[in-house]
Amino acid sequence: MVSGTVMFNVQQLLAGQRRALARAITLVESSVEWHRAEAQKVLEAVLPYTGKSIRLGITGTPGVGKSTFIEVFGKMLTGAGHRLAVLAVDPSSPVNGGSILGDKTRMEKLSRDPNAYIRPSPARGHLGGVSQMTRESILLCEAAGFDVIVVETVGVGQSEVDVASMVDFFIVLLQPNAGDELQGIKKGIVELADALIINKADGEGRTMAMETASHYRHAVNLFSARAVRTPIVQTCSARENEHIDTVWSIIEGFREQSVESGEFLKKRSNQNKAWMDRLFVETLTTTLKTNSSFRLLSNEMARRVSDGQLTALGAARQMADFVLKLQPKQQDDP
Ligand SMILES: Nc1nc2c(ncn2[C@@H]2O[C@H](COP(=O)(O)OP(=O)(O)O)[C@@H](O)[C@H]2O)c(=O)[nH]1
Ligand SMILES: [Mg+2]
Repeated sequence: MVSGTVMFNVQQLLAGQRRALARAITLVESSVEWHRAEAQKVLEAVLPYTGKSIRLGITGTPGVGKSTFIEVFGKMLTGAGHRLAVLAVDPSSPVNGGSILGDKTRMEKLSRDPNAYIRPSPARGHLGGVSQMTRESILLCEAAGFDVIVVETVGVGQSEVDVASMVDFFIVLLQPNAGDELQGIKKGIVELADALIINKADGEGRTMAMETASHYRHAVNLFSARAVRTPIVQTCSARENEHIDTVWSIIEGFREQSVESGEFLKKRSNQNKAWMDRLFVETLTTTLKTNSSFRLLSNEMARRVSDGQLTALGAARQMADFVLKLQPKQQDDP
């Protein structure tokens, strides 16, 4: 049985009430332990109502036009009867002193749209933590009836790998590039991308955008020799609202095809399993850190390994044996 308060939240959430959704996401993002426990209860209760959205990842370096794109893309979708949630993943925000994603000032119309929900990046948290919060927030948005979820991230470091592993379709937003230096290709981003969208294909940038697109098509075809699938390359202009509908058609086409082939659900199920494995290791590590006898043993092992008395594998095996013999903590422990 779930407690009365949680039940209350859950019904409001399932009814699509934005305040209930905002409160639930706040619980998910909280560093207070009982908030997190409450969040888990909410998540368990809503789990049967999740999964019915298309989950999109959008990445791109600052200035490429992510906010402008999401504003136009989002308005187009809500205009067609969709409900859109935008979640931001920005592990760099504590360093930069504030989130630059989920930026409501650049998404002015969307942020006032009753069928859109924009959630800026949480102000703190390490990458793993932010990743966890975002995955859980996706589920909460789905439970609240949002059928298109956009997870936005800056194309730096690990965050795009993380976002790619929690969405159905991953878009890399690029801009026209004078040189033939292909942004992102080196970083292996093409292997993550389902679509490379070259924004700002308008005015003086139009020709260069076409050239950039053909560069990427060429590069992508070279990749396709070894890759399982080839990302689609498309130009658009968020400013002029050109080919934003084409991007949506690409996504819809992908969904239709992959649902039919079974790839859609297979990908999600693989993502869930990989995430479970990662959480298991993290949970185990955190739990063991609070166990004093394990700490003693691991210090001892570390000392013997660094003194050359014991191999790393030998030490790791002893530690694993110790873990297997541990008794679960009693429920009534203080
Ligand atoms: N010409 C042109 N400029 C754009 C387009 N989309 C965005 N911009 C401009 O690029 C700059 C950065 O846009 P923004 O959406 O804030 O990028 P973000 O940092 O990726 O979120 C702004 O000055 C926008 O007006 C576009 O399609 N064409
Ligand atoms: Mg922005």
